[in-house]
Amino acid sequence: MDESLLVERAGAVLRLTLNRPDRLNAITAPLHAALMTALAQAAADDGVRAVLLTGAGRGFCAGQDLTEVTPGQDLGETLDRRFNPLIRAVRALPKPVVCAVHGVAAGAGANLALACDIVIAAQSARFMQAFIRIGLVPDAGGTWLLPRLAGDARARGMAMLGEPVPAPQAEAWGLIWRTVPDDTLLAEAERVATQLATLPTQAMRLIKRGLDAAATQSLDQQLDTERDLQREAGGTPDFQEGVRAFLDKRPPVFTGRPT
Ligand code: T3D
Repeated sequence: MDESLLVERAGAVLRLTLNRPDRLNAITAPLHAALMTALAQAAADDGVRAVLLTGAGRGFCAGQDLTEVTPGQDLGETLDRRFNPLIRAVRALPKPVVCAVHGVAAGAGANLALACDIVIAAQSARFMQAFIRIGLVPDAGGTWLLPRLAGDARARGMAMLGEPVPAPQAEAWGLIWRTVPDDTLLAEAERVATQLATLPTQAMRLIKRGLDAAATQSLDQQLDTERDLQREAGGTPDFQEGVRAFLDKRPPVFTGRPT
C-alpha cells in the first residue's frame, strides 16, 4: 500500500488516513489507487463493518493535487479514471463510511467528504468548493450532492463564489451530520464508527441503497424499492436477533452477516 494512505484496523473499523500533510493531503494518482484498493478490501472483508476516513496534518484534503495537472490535459478522462470511481466506491460500499474533517476540505476533497455517510467536522473546519478559483466546476459529485444536501440557492453560492463555508454553517445547512469541538474530533468519529460497526451491517447496506435510489425515483417507485429492501432486511439474522432481543428485554448482539 502506498504510504500516502495509512490503513489501520481497529476491531471492525477500517481507518483510512490521507497522509500527504505537507500538501494538505491533495490527492495524487498513487493516493487514488491506494484508496480504491482499501475500499475494495473493506467491501470484501466481512470483518470490516465500518470505515473511518480522515486526514493527517492540519487539514482533511485540498482536492486534486494540482502539480499533477498539465496544460491541455483532458480532465474528463482523469475524472473517469479516478474521482468518479472513487465517489462511486464510497457510495456503493456496503458498509457505513464516517468522515472526520478538520482544517480545510477543498475541491474534490470537500466532495469526497460529503459523499461519505456520516460527516463529522471540527468546529474550526471549513468546506470550500474551490473549483471556480481555478476556472473549474465542482466535480467528485459536487453538483449532485450540494443541491440535495443544502438546496439549490446554497449550492449555487458555494459553487460560484468558492468561499469557505465554516463547519457550523455546513451543519446548519444540512451538509454534514455534526460539528464537535476540535480536540474531540477523532475520538468522536471513532466512537461513531465503532458504534456503526456493532449495528446491523446488512441494513446499513440497504439504507445506503434506498437513500441513493430516492434521488431519481418517484414516491411510487420508492415505495416499491422500500418493499424490496425491507424484504431483504427481514431475511437477515440481525432482524431476527433484533426482535428476539426486544422481546427478551436485553441488548441485541448483531453479527452483520447476510445469512
Ligand atoms: O480531472 C481532474 O483531475 C480535475 C479534478 C479536479 C478536482 C479538484 O479537486 S480541483 C480543485 C483543486 N484544489 C484546489 O484548487 C485547492 C488548492 N488549495 C488551496 O486553495 C489552498 O491550499 C487551501 C485554501 C485549500 C488552503 O490554504 P492554506 O493557506 O491553508 O494552505 P496553503 O499554504 O495554500 O497549502 C499548503 C501547502 O499545500 C502548499 O504548499 P507549500 O507552499 O507549503 O509548498 C500548497 O501549495 C499545497 N497545496 C494545497 N493544495 C494543493 C497543494 N498542492 C497541490 N495541490 C493542491 N490541491
